Amino acid sequence: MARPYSIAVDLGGTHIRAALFLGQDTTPVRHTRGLTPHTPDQAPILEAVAHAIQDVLPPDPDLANVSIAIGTPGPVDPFRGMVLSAPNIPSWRDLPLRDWILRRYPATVYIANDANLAALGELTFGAGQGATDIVYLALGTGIGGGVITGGRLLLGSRGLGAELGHVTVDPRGPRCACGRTGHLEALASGPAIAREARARLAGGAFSSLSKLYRSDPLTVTAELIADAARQGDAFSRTLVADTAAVLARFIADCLAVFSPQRVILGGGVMALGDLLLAPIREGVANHAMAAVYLEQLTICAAQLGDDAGLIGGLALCLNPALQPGSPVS
Ligand code: BMX
Repeated sequence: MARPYSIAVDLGGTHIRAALFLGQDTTPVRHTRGLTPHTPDQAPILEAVAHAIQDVLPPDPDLANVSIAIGTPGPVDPFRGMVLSAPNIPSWRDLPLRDWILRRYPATVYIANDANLAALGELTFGAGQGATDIVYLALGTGIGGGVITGGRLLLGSRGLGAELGHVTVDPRGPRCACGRTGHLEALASGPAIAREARARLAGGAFSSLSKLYRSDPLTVTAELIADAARQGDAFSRTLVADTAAVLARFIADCLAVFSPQRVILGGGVMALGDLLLAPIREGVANHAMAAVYLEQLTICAAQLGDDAGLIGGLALCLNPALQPGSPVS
């Protein structure tokens, strides 16, 4: 039976956030946010995670009543509760995070990839409610992925699935943050869009965006491009259309592989809203292998915003079976 209190922790490259939930209520009873220490050592980051948990512990911290779910980017082994690597934190390698947390807090502890947790949040409380087969993409600084099949996460043999952002979509494409070439993340994440804008501007392309970036192309960000696109800037709209085309082909491939009912798109890049979503829908319709993949398919925006990971932590605490191989409380 689910424990009354759930603590969700979202460990990001910039912030560590934690929230305490009571029962099934997605409005946290307590929450906290601090900076992720930028240090090559493991210890300060582990301490910061422990502090975040401490900050939100329930008033009567009987740990027998508490489950803790921690979401962290990069390859995570949810079966053993290990963080295997995190490119942003060099020492964050082969780290037995669950055991370390358990020594401090003898609760039930789950470790998960951040995007997998966000996918569970959308499935249980957001745009995926009522569905059993979902492809979730978090279009942000990176591109996180989560695939839900038959109502549970698709994890594979070691629990490392599904890093959809690291599928090669253009072998001649730009270098990805992971070091490989031409991954979806290197073409359609926020930094990838900004980098492409800067390259095109440096190549002499004209944009009314120059008003926004005060004639310095190096300061162009994905947010500025989104603003300019909303204001009708043709340069920015072309960039958005090109990004949508990459995503549409990728999503069409996902239909052939996973046969989902819903494709849910979240992350900061989705601030573009329909400017991105409409051409993605059109492109997917053009590239799907057969029309039957489009029947009963919905491609939609995520509903939980920045809280998807925390709410996904709640979802996992309430229903550990969502992540096969997780300890049963
Ligand atoms: C990267 C990868 C994914 C993660 C995604 C999230 C690392 C450190 N992370 O593709 O595991 O889910 O980023 O993106 O390898 P972000 O926007 O939250 O950084």
